[in-house]
Amino acid sequence: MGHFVIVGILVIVMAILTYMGLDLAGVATQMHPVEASLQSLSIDWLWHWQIVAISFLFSLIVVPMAYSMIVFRRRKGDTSDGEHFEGNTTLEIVWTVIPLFAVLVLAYMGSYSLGETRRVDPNAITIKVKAQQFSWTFEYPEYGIVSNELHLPVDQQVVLKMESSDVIHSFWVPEFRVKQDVVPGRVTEYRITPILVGNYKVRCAELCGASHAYMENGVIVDTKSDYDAWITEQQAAALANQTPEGKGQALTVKNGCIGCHSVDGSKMTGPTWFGLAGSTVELADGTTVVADDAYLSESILNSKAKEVAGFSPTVMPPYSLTPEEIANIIAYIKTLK
Ligand code: HEC
Ligand SMILES: [Cu+2]
Repeated sequence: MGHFVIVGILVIVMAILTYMGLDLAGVATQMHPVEASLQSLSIDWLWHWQIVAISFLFSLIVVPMAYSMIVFRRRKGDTSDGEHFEGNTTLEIVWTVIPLFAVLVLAYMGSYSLGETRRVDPNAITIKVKAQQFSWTFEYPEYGIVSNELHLPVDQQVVLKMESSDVIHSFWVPEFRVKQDVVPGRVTEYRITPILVGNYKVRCAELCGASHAYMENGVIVDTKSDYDAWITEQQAAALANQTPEGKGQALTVKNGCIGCHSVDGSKMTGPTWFGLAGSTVELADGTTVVADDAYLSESILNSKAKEVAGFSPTVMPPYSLTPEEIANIIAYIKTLK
């Protein structure tokens, strides 16, 4: 009996030390980004108890093993065999009942956390999300707004209805904890209740192509009044955008062009549009061409027609755009100088 008492005490001491060590290393809590959503609370709660369970189970295995190796080691001159024994009903019952109970507790904790994460608020607002190589687009159907930044009002559940126009992407804001795949041909739902005003980022968490690492857009949790102000501002901008240039810019956001083309001269997967209109473009075959309307329109409809030096013609997907839409995009590209 004495051994059991000693081992029991050692297991508890070791479990506490292991937990303290993990906590010190930042694994228990500090490693996480801030908790910016209601859903993150129950997920972090589960995580915390998991660290506790890990600390205890680690000690439960390592301490008796080390204790036996040291205390019951073979003494000098002892050549006898180990004691032979067969069956122990009490032990069998104990090691069946305890794990059964543990698994039930774990199942309860898991379903509780899942239930909290998925809790539906009937007053949730709906925002449509479109994922495309390599950017996110957010549409507010109630207000007729399309934006490449996701603005959310604090303390209000939103449900994102997400679609992909090409491959599988994954919507992940670490501060919200919850992650959801976006699969072509399907609408996936993502519910979140932001609780902390701040600027975050949505990152694509599913390797989706060459510029996957750059597939990130701003996520801004606003106070209710800032959110309303943003909506009003966007609606006004949408009205002002009725010009061809404005419509063209909206089209480049909506079709995800700006996931590959920068408008400020920086290099991305595709050539920048800054100063493109009217410039002389070097082609892969060594010739040059002046970027007039005809060239731009041809490049948009079929980027493979003329290959720009230094870029791969295979990455730009084909688009079906009306002649008017093309003209609007070209009008917009012309403003970039
Ligand atoms: C997946 C990345 C990607 C997307 C999305 C994309 N492009 Fe491109 N685009 C490229 C690449 C790469 C090139 C250069 C290679 C080539 O000429 O085919 C290019 C070339 C172009 C050119 C010629 C540029 C030059 O410097 O001569 C134009 C204009 C253009 N794209 C417009 C668009 C428009 C408009 C959209 C959206 C409707 C779009 N692109 C979407 C990657 C992309
Ligand atoms: Cu992606």
